[in-house]
Amino acid sequence: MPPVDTQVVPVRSIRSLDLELALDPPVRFGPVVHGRRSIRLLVIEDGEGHRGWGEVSPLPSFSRDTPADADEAMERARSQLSGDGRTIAAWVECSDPDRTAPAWRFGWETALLRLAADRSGSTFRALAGGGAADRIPSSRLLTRFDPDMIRDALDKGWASFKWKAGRGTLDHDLHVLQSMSGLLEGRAKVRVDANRGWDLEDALRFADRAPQDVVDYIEEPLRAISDLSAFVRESPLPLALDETLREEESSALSELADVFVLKPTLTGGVTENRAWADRARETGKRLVISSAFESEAGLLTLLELALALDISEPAGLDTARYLVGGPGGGRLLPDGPVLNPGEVSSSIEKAVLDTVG
Ligand code: OSB
Ligand code: MG
Repeated sequence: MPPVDTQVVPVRSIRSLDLELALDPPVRFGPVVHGRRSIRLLVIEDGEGHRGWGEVSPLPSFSRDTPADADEAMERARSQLSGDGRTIAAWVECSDPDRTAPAWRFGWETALLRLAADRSGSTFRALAGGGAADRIPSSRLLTRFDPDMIRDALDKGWASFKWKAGRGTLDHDLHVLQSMSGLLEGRAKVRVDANRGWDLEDALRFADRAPQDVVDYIEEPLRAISDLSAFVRESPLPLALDETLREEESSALSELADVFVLKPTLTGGVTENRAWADRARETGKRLVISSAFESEAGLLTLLELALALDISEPAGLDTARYLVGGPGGGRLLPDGPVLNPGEVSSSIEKAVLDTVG
């Protein structure tokens, strides 16, 4: 654990604001199409004029935790506000001792780090690990096959696409991927996310027949985690794991992956994601940061965290387009193929602090 977690911070107040944003177009999470997304912003203060903020937004169908778990964790933190202060690690531990509220830990730990940064004239990013780069490419999210959007994105310089497969027939998916391949002309790669839609036979059939040079990796192909090792033995294409990294057996299963997809809102706070990043480096895995449809407050935090963890693969943060509104109106992050948090951090921070008030 890096020294910052042992830094003592007094927290004197915790305020939160819940917002309901529209999803336009509506987005399918698991079995359900959602037209709305609930988000929670958190602002904490030390009683000396310093503040920190975070976002706590469990995602229905994907998160194991609910807003009620976040409420409980927040109440546990609130009951500790009158003492001398605690280390950041102790604040995280005391609010969620059983580790049942990852979305809370993400928002709370980032708020604590931002408060510590404000108190010491530092930045969240520096305290979360620093990192070398100041920008990261973005992966364009295709929730459906849209040739005009693909052409437009290629013209603007996008070199990575994330496409949701596994929802229609296998032949249809392969046909769509062929069409995409024709449009891309080698200028971009496609991450195929099946969200566990296939059995082993279909997953392998897809992997064999897919245009090999177009697919960056196949993410979560399989309904049954017990088939993952057979898939890896036979598949010519790399395997990315997302949902599986949050399974109880994640430690052993993660060895099968070529790529770890980290969703901090679903996995937990900075500490847990840093542990996954360390494990990825030790075992030669690729690392991708990905959103869970947070507002721009959470997306900025994810972007800063990706850079702090020295993640250079295109970020899966192209979800802001689907959310209507949010702090500052929700149009502060630019819609481009490269993300630079330095350009937007102060305007998003101001919007969050003004919104929570
Ligand atoms: O399946 O990876 C997913 C967003 C919310 C819930 C699940 C997923 C996603 C994304 C985010 O795909 C975008 C990305 O990772 O590129
Ligand atoms: Mg995924």
